[in-house]
Amino acid sequence: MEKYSGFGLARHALKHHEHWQRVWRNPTPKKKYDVIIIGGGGHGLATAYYLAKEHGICNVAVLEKGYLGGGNTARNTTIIRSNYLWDESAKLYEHSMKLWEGLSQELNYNVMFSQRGVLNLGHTLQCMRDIKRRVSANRLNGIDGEVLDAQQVKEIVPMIDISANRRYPIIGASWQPRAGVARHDAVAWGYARAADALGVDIIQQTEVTDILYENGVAFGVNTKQHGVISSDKIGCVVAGNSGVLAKMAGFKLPIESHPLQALVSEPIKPILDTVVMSNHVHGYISQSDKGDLVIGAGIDSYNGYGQRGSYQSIEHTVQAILELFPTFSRIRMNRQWGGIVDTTPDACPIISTTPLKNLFFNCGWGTGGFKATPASGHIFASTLANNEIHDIAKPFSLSRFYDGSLIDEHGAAGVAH
Ligand code: FAD
Ligand code: PYC
Repeated sequence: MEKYSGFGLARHALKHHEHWQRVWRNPTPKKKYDVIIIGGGGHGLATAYYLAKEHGICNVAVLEKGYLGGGNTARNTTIIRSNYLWDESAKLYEHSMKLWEGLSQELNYNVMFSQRGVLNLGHTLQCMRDIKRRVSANRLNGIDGEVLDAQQVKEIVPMIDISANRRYPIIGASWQPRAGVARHDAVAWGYARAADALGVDIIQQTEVTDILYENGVAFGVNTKQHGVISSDKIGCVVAGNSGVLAKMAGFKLPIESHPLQALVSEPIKPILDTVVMSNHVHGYISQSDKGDLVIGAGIDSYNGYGQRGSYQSIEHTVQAILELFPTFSRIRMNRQWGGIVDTTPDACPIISTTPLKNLFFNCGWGTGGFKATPASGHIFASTLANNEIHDIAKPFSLSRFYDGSLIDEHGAAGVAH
């Protein structure tokens, strides 16, 4: 108990204070940087970290209008998997999975990545055909996956109801054992601390209000709190606000912003040690290390920038979960919240040059970008450093919306939005 008494407690508190002072020091911005990253979510912070670590570019500012990871990064249900259907996505998300597997060691920060496996349930013959097709495609891409029948699902999740008289009986599932969850805010903090240690300026409470350009070349940003900050390169990584930032730069993105919400139950004893998702009834659930059931479902169908959702969607979400786990009906909801997700027509991200030279966008991750955080940062940093789109990112450029080479992951990737 030494830790909780007298000097022990004081030492403990001081260590934490010093630690957070270092991560959260808010440097006054310089007048000019080599690279400005707009957005201090996981993707922006990861980009800054890899710029410094892998490319030696440390004169970097991350400008965040609120606090680190206060956007979707700390609002999501943290499902991490790489079981996407199409080769382009499989490469991207498997690159991420591999980075997740070493991330706590890389950052020397416990991001609590827990490879507890993800089940994507099938409730109809057609669901099972889609599952078989996706698992086969995954295995051809070197991604782990199995097709399970209902009894095998029950062996992994004893609480689930596989009886044939359910409205949507469970016929089977895909199972990715290497998939799992992580602690979302730790991911932002881990990248922030590591980037900060390499000399990156992480500047919170700094809202970009304008992107400055002349003759088609971007050269800086205007901010509400610190005025103009110049840079040779600007990477915009603002998720649901991407359309707003694109407007500042004088172009439009094929993106819609929608609320996506989630909820947690009161904490209960360990009852669920894997992640369960169902496209068909449309809900997903896992249990956090604190004991809360972490639950989510579909986007709210209207457009919006509010970080909250409608009551109607909560009702649908809970209905979906109770279809799978009727015994959870007496558990109470503890908290509910929402984020703003940026959806594209093919449910795939945009990692791209833009109509302005020196301005790059990384966005459109929609409902599925948490799992991509390490890869997104890694390939976006390479793109910014080398002035050339990273090979994995090439299929995700804006040009696909002009030449038609879309990668349609709608509903194919085990989540129906
Ligand atoms: P964010 O974390 O949103 O960061 C963008 C930052 O930009 C914000 O902090 C914002 O304040 C800042 N910003 C915006 N405008 C400006 C400006 N003008 N100036 C300065 N800063 C600005 N993905 C999964 O893989 N698995 C899941 O289980 C999952 N579940 C989800 C559940 C919910 C409820 C939600 C909302 C999302 C979910 N996602 C999931 C999606 C995932 O959260 C996002 O795709 C991902 O976190 C996006 O990260 P980001 O760093 O790009 O965005
Ligand atoms: O992409 O796996 C996912 C996901 C789960 C919940 C929201 N997105």
